[in-house]
Amino acid sequence: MTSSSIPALRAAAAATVSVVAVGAVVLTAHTASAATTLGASAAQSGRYFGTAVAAFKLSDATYTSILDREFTMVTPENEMKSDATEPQQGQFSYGNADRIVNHALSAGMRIRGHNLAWYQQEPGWMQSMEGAPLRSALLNHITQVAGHYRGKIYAWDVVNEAFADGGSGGRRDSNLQRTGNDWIEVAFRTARAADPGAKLCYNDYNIEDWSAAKTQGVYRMVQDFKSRGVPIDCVGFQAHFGAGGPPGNFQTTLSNFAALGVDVQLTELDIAQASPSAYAATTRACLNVPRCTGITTWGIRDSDSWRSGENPLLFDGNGTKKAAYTSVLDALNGAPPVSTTPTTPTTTPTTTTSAPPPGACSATVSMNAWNGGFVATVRVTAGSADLNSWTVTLNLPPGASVTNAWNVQHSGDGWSNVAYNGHLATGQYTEFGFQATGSGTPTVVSCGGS
Ligand code: 9MR
Repeated sequence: MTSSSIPALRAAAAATVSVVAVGAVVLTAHTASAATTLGASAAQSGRYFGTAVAAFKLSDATYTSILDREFTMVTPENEMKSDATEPQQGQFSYGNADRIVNHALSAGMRIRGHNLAWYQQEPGWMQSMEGAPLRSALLNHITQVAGHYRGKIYAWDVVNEAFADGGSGGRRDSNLQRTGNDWIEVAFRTARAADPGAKLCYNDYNIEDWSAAKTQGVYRMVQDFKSRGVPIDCVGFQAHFGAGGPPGNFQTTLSNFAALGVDVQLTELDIAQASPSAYAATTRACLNVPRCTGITTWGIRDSDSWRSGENPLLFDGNGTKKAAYTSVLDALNGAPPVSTTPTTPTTTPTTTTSAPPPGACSATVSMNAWNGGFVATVRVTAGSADLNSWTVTLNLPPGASVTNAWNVQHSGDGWSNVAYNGHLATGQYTEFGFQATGSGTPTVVSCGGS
């Protein structure tokens, strides 16, 4: 992938000048480092900015132009839920989900799969099942759907909304829960086997307040899973907020979960009336937590929202940026320039290192490999001088073929910065990644910069 195929970058480059009525070309007020789209500004600190997408809206030109310009992660709003993907038992239907996946991948965006197991939007046949037959049907569903999208999904919401509201801190009753309390961990293990390259997340609402019983219940589950080696990589905080925005301790919640060894993300953000200060506070809570890897709003325009009467999103019904948009963009541009977040390997990582020439850079490769493919994450660290650009030369394993790459442009063996991640102060790092078919580990030949 080249930088020109990344929409957020094209837009960022195009937006650095504007033509006024008299024909003069003037520079905007943005500084060289202030990106002008949500995706590009989030990428400056190694994060993504995403949105929920509905397949039937992809024919709406206003919708897709905002989508392609602003966002770097896509969550299908309804199209990957079990009633959509397995409407009859054993008969899978991927048309609408595929439309979203194909649009996102061809525009250089990544995908959050939503979801593999949820007590709501079960197809009719699943709603009427219980016990062992339901357990087996659920696991087959996970294997089939995660297998269909294997290699294309950044993160799966493996299990959605399994905890009870109110003060119990326990599980929500459902036919899935009644198959046995271990259903969640079995779902995660099954998803890992079906798509070893995807991060596996638990996703829920009303778990943003650290003092809430529901938050504590989910925290204890994640703590237990990590202590027993259940494969969980991330927790999604839906962040459907009222007009006041996030609870004051939201950042504490994010930090405490991250300290368990998982990434955290804001997965369905919307705020009643979209107060700019509430949006800014929410954004900063994520930016202040190194393992908060991205933010997704639950729709693009107010008219796209499931709570459209509350005008909770960043664009109005005409697709015009609201004040909340600017507050989020400014908060993202105020983040430290480079993330200090280590990525979470989903399998045992292997690492190769090159010695940095003085003043240039070093590069390390972390691998998440499965039978027949891998995702490589390459960390580029500036040496003894600040860099404005860098190029890493990699040797790919024989027969390996790159299918997708992000935060980088590449040609042959050379992998170079894109517009937003070339500048690295001494000792700072940035990361890019790519997915490939084949096996083996890429090796770093050199890292050069200027
Ligand atoms: O936005 C979704 C809406 O179009 C659906 O009708 C609804 C069905 O339950 O689901 C909405 O999305 C939900 C998401 O999947 C899970 N968290 C809560 C979201 C808002 O209800």
